[in-house]
Amino acid sequence: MDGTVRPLSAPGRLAEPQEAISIEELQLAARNHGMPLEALRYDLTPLGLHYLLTHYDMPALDPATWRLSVGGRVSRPITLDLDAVRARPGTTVRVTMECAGNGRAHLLPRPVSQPWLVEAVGTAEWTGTPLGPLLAEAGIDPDAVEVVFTGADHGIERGVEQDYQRSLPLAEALRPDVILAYEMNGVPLPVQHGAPLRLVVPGWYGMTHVKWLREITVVDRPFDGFQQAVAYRLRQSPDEPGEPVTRIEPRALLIPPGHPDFMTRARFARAGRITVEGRAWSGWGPVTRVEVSSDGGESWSEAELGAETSPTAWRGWRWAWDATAPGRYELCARATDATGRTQPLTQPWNRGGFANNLVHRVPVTVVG
Ligand SMILES: Nc1nc2c(c(=O)[nH]1)N[C@H]1C(S)=C(S)[C@@H](COP(=O)(O)O)O[C@H]1N2
Ligand SMILES: [Mo]
Repeated sequence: MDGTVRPLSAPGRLAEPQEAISIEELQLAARNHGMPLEALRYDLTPLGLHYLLTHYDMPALDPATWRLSVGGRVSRPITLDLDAVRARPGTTVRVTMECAGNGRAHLLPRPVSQPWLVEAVGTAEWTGTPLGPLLAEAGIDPDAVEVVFTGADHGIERGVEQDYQRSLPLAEALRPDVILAYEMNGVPLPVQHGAPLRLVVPGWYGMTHVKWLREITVVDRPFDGFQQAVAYRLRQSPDEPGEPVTRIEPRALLIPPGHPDFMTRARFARAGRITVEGRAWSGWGPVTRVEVSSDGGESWSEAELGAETSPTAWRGWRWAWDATAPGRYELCARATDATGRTQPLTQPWNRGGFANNLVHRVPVTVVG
């Protein structure tokens, strides 16, 4: 960070208008699975159904020899083993996490990367220790501006070799609900979710929640590592610096009703009253409204909101659909949050395909 020049990297590629998903994109998709939409029925996503995204290889860390170091612009650097982390005050937060690239594969032109449809989301209860008191113990220097989190995983991205690293502004890092988590849904953190310890930053897109955490570094200038300054920026063209991707835009997803065709996943439902249900979330504030359409967004009805179980987790919603006439329909759901942010009907586009919260559409054939 001291005087280093940001590494040069090749820009991400955009697919040609008719270009199909490639074997390389399939290779990423096979490693990084989404949450099946029928799992929206659970308030807490069962382990194994939570989405997964890992840029490089999952490191195999031995909890017995693993250490976390806290250093940089602090007066008393600290090194902790896992028992020492677990011995600190504990807390549990319920958090809906979503990958910033969710929705990317629907975009035109398609940014070539992990080809998410809409299911890169999940809700978990993370147990760990708050980060703020640990930083306070280390003694934050007055000139500190950000905190850098380094994972134990290593790889190459667009020509740049790196450890997976992300930073947070100091004020965000000191929020009481930002934790170092060693448990997920009450069991020790699974390897794919960052064992033995990961960062959890409620409300922020997934890339912030650094897995396999090994180092926390307080810095006196904005971090310019690849995942901060190059990737995860909202840009229209590759040569602009772009805005950083931060909090999760509002989104509602619905549980596709009826039953699917195996190959196409086209939906078929019997005519009658159908309860359409789903979940909605936003990283900017509570979801205050969900609207549903059965005619592809021509007309909208209010869904009934379920109870809020946590300010940082999704909220259930339901709508009674009188699907008495056989025919073809298109269900849509749209969330609005307390800040007035909502979901667009035409695609918001940027080169990385980040923070895309285009309205979810599910075609359904109602049969007699
Ligand atoms: N060390 C490390 N942390 C990481 C990543 C990674 O590749 N390496 N991927 C990030 C991204 S892009 C997302 S969306 C989330 C996914 O978390 P999950 O796999 O537990 O759902 O982890 C984030 N933390
Ligand atoms: Mo992500």
